Amino acid sequence: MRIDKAEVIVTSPDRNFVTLRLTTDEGHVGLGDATLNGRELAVVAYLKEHVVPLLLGRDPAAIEDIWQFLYRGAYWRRGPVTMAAIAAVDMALWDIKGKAAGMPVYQLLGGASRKGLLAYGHASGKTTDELFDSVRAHLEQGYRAIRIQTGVPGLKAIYGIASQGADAGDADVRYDHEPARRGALPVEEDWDTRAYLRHLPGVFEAVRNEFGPEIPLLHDGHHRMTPIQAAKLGRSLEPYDLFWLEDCTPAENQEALRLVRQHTTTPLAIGEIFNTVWDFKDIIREQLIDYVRGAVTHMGGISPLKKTLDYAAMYQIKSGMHGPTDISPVGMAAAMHLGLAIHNFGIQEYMQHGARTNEVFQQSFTWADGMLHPGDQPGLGVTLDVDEAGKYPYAQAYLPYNRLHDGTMHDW
Ligand code: KDG
Ligand code: MG
Repeated sequence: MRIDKAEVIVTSPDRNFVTLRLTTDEGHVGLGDATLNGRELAVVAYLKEHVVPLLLGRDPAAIEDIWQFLYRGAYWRRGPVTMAAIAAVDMALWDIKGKAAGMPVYQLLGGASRKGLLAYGHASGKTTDELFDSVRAHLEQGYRAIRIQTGVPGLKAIYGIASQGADAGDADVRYDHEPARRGALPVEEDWDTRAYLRHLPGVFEAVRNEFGPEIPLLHDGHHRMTPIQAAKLGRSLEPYDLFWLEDCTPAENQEALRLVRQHTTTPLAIGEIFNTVWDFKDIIREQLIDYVRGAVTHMGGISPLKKTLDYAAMYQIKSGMHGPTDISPVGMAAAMHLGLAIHNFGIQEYMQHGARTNEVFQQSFTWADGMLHPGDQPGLGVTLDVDEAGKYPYAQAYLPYNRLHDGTMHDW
């Protein structure tokens, strides 16, 4: 079998997605997600100019060799653009292998280790009442684990909180459907870590009082604290028994987690912006985290993320794969196949794509009783409707950024 055709398809049904579509001389089609939120076209260029010409004519069965060729052969390793491009190739090749074998990808990865994947959704609210409504709505949708994000008194707009200000009710710009906002320039938000640290423990206390001790609750710090602030937050949240505290400090400095770890037993998750096992190496070996947040789409594909998670398993560290709406349905499917197969699955983030996205990408996964399952179609189980995709051209969109009250740019 040979790779005959390699197309890079950009579509923007509810938000921008970049998909690599490989076709073989035997007619098998493989899809890979290469979406890098807010920097999508950089990956398009990387794929079109530097990867597609190297793929044509190759044997799609040689997944590991093609991966090593693209990673080692470029000389310039790692980085979000490179690794998203390689991830798309890896996913598409697993998709083709599954279709050629007549098996879903999870079977090729060792078979199912469980019946389904516990998934968490994003509840948020500017006020505690809004937050409670959002938690109730998630419970009604069947979620059995919920991320809690809340407004902070004195701050106008905070990333991760739906229904704020002028955007409330507009499905095109609400955070829960579109983490990046369409427009020529990114939107500025404000931030104050001390106010956040004062406010958050009371919110978790209120949520536990209202919804009880059993439901797993998660929280995302979006890389905004110093190590000592993160340690303080972790400790102050201990009475509320979090499933995890995510991205408590900026991701570049993995050593920061040593200090956090010394001070709190709140479980830690990190890695949605990591690209390779090298970003995780020390924090896994030193057992500084409890969950690996890497996305298949940003860690170079199913192959390297499986290796990273197998390594993490030696230290009882589990998966918590990134699954916001900027991971396309193809990237989500890849995460579900991998999560079903590995022994050390922890939880899967599941934000739910919009209706237009689901028309462009027809999917075989199921969602029932708070659990995801990738389905049993051969390959990844996702089909891209190219005509439907063509109706939604790329639209510039950026994540917001935040500044302190004195104008200083703050960490994400
Ligand atoms: O592209 C960035 C978003 O996907 C990210 O900010 C969402 O933090 C996020 C999460 O945990 O889903
Ligand atoms: Mg996050």
